[in-house]
Amino acid sequence: MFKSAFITILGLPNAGKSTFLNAALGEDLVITNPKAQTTRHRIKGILNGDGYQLVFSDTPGIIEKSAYRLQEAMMGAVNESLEDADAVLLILDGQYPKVEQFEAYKNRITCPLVVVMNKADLVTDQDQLQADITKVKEYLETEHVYAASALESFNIDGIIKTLVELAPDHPPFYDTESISDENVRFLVSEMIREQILTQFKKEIPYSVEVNVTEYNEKEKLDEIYATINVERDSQKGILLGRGGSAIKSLGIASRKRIEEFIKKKIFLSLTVKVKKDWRSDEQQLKRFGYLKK
Ligand SMILES: Nc1nc2c(ncn2[C@@H]2O[C@H](COP(=O)(O)OP(=O)(O)OP(=O)(O)O)[C@@H](O)[C@H]2O)c(=O)[nH]1
Ligand SMILES: [Mg+2]
Repeated sequence: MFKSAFITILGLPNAGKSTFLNAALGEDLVITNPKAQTTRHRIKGILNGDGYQLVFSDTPGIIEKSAYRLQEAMMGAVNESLEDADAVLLILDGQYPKVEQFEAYKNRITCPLVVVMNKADLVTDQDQLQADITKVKEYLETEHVYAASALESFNIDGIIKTLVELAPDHPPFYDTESISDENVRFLVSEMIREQILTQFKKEIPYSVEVNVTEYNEKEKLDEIYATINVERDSQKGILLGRGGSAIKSLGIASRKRIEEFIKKKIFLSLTVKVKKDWRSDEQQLKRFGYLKK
């Protein structure tokens, strides 16, 4: 019998949720970054194997207090993803598991819970890690707690095997050839945002929203037009850089990342626009797809 499951990836910011998803898929589908709060939406990634389909949902890292409306919407995406989960994959940082922070989720998660003690490659005290695994098993009342490294693809296969064993008998939910149900425009806008996270400091990455406004598929070279929305004029200046130098290097890095993913050459045009305080603006958040219309 074929096995299929919806698996919600849950965890604190920066624990390695998105890196884990990419490692499981064997492809850089979702964006990752050392800065916290990289992921802003629920993003599905589909792993098709022999006799099974696991539909992972990557989610934004859990924050206790939202500072602006966008963060509230991000936490809404986390809660929504928990509702239809067949299993929850909780990613903890193996160096500092902080399992107590999941107290509130203990009663809410009624499906099987699998816990990853991630970043095991950075853990120096193996005895401590074993003690933490025992503690997490007791605290969250699950026998499925495993040390792994998403970055170095250590123990990912073992965790996938466990998830498949826990999956219900069910035909596939999605086409067994696809890796995601997200459209390419969205994935491309994320890849541009990933380069912004890498190239810009402080509040800039948190103040941008990237939209692909036009995507023309051509035989040899896809044409992509994207708008980078910022909250203030001063941020626009920083993104452009002196004589347009910053946006130019952003364009080059983004183009490379996108070409690697879609395996095709592209032409990329970036425009910067000011959408004043969009992160707190209900209408803008709806337009950008963070809130339901
Ligand atoms: N050394 C090491 N680094 C890792 C591992 N997994 C993830 N990282 C790094 O940790 C950082 C955060 O990874 P992400 O996958 O973006 O984390 P996330 O949990 O998705 O973060 P948010 O989307 O912000 O909630 C990145 O710099 C990753 O390269 C790991 O197993 N070992
Ligand atoms: Mg993430």
